[in-house]
Amino acid sequence: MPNTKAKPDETLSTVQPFEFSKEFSKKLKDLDLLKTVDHIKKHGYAVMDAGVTEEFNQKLRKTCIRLTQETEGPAKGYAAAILLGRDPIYEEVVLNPKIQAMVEVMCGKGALLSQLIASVRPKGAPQIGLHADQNWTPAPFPVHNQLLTLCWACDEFTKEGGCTKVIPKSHLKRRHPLPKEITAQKGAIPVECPPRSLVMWDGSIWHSNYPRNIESDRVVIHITFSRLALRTVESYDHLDDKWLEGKPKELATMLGRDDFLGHKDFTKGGAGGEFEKLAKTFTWARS
Ligand SMILES: O=C(O)CCC(=O)C(=O)O
Ligand SMILES: [Fe+2]
Repeated sequence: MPNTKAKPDETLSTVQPFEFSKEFSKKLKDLDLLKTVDHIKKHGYAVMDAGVTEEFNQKLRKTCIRLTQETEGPAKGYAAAILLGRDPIYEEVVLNPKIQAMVEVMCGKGALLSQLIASVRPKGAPQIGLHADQNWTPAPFPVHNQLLTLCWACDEFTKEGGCTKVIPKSHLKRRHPLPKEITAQKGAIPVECPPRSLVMWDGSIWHSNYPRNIESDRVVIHITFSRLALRTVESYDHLDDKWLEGKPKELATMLGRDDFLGHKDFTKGGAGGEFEKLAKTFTWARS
């Protein structure tokens, strides 16, 4: 039974984006994140210093490179996936207090680690195409942001070096870019910053990167968190392929076995290894 004596504002538990409690505002101030929060709110992206030593950054960079060598196939040496648990250093990455705070700002409390991958981009690496990371959310995007991606730049980010490219304020359109907008990339700018920086953006902003035109590798850790919403109430992980054998394919689909989300295999260096599944996921998600 609802508590009819409660004042209306006490029964409404939903807050607007960027509406914080006093305690959380203080935390953001203490972490010197108020300008970062303001920037991501207005422009859809922001940059902050990770607050780590050069030594830590170098150790992280080396660990990423080592793990990309464990990847099999064409991504070997270029990508490593499902990093948490593969080396203790990644616990320090995801527990970084500034990262944790920005995750709460953008995805609320209880947000989930959605993806933790490393990429190594050598000279000649081409740009990836313009996109919004909320690729499996249909437009118009909800008022509340769904995903936060942070790129930990182990190396300096310059346009020449193939840094991330963003279209500031494109998050306000709250939709995916159209093919002609993907080609035009109107208003795109490079996000340049020193090593040990975190470049981050919301799930709606249109972004890509520049081709790398300089010697040496660009090593980045891509950290994505998502809101806890839409996770299933029950887990059917125990119903394995053997249980599904010979049963209608709709059963596999409703258990999420036909889309790329929730993959467990890090041998290919990411979910991108299965392009058919990826394309199907994006198409189904927007239906
Ligand atoms: O590699 C980059 O600079 C951007 C990659 C990207 O689109 C992402 O991590 O979501
Ligand atoms: Fe992206």
